[in-house]
Amino acid sequence: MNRRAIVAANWKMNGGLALVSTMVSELNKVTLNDNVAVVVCPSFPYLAAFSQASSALNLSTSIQLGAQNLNENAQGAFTGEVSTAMLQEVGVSYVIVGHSERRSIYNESSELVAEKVAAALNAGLTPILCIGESESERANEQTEQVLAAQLQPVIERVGIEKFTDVVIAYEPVWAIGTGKTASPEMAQETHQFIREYIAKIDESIAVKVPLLYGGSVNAKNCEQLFAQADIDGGLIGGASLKAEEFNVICSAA
Ligand code: G2H
Repeated sequence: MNRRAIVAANWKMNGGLALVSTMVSELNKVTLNDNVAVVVCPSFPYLAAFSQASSALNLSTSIQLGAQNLNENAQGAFTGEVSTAMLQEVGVSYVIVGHSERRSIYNESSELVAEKVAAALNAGLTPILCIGESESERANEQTEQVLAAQLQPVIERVGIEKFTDVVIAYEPVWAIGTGKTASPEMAQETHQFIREYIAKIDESIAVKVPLLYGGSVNAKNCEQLFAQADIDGGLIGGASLKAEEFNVICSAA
């Protein structure tokens, strides 16, 4: 199965206008394999600038804009929040949902994450749904249970058939920003579990869902990770802030 491959940059609360400008001009030089999409997710204030800079350079349509979060409501009295329509007006087509930092720091439950995925899909945005276990959960052999508990509310909320428009990012929490990466074999084993979990519900959907690996991916380890059968790209944090290194990762997908 020739699934779409995706490399997404999660800038988190880093970067600014200077990085927007550097990244757009560096991405203009990148050589991507067929069927690879690159998604750059800056902070909200820089989305419009990224969009404008991309248009000005006529950047490849394989390079898309993503947001790091959204609100599940359409509009209203939600101070500090951003809706799907606002994101789309500035050129966003992907949105990260349920990143472990949102789950742990901002107490986002899997049920809220499911509402956000539904809002994204209803609006025509592609959600990048993040799931992953903590260090102690892995040590206690609860990884599969935790991943299932994060996936199931989303499947129940939106329906498995909608997963043709969902991207899943597996990010073991213990590997995020720590420099510790899951070995390619360990990551593959977990990605295989995720695909099989979906396949038990609908095999035809499972073969199509892009599964990204995230957690200290860099220019040195990306090739081996991307070579695994069930790893279809990556969600890149720290290394996506360095334009040249990010280009190497994009080219490896
Ligand atoms: C995981 C990842 C990006 P990093 O959070 O989502 O960050 O590559 O810095 O571990």
